[in-house]
Amino acid sequence: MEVPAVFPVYLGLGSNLGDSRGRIEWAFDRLEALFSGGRRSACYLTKPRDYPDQPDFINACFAGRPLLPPEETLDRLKDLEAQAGRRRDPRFPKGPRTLDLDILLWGDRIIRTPDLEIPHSRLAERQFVLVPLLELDPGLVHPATGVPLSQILAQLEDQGIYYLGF
Ligand code: PH2
Ligand code: MG
Ligand code: MG
Repeated sequence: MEVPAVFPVYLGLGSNLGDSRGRIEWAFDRLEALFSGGRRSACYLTKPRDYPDQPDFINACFAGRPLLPPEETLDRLKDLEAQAGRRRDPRFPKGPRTLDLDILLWGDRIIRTPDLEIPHSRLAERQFVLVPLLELDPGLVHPATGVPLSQILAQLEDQGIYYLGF
């Protein structure tokens, strides 16, 4: 059996259907049981990316030490998405969702399998990911390139992000 990693894992949380703020809180509480030493970012109201014609999102990030290997953690995250009422519409893969839980970083590991892409492939393009992520740890670097995430964020155009708080 794979020994669980001891370095921090970072997750992105998103919701733009129903009581999004309540769902993010609900998810944070569940994540505390899946990781040790969990830390939460503030919540942000963000303009939709990819498909503009959908409601604004609430986004946040979470950091913690994993208790399970990546594949099993992913299964638990999918269970939480399903419990939160997520129904996947194959015609609209980046459309509205009650809860989206993405693994962004797993320490400095690079994992590319059909099910897992770590670091998250669009991490470096998205203000709604980088802002809450850097709030948790301002010194993070991209594991594949070594470039500071703060430098990547500074080069992005404003995509519409509004701080809501905790
Ligand atoms: N997630 C998407 C597509 N677009 N836009 C924002 N603002 N926040 C998201 O979490 C988001 C998105 C697909 O995962
Ligand atoms: Mg996802
Ligand atoms: Mg996502």
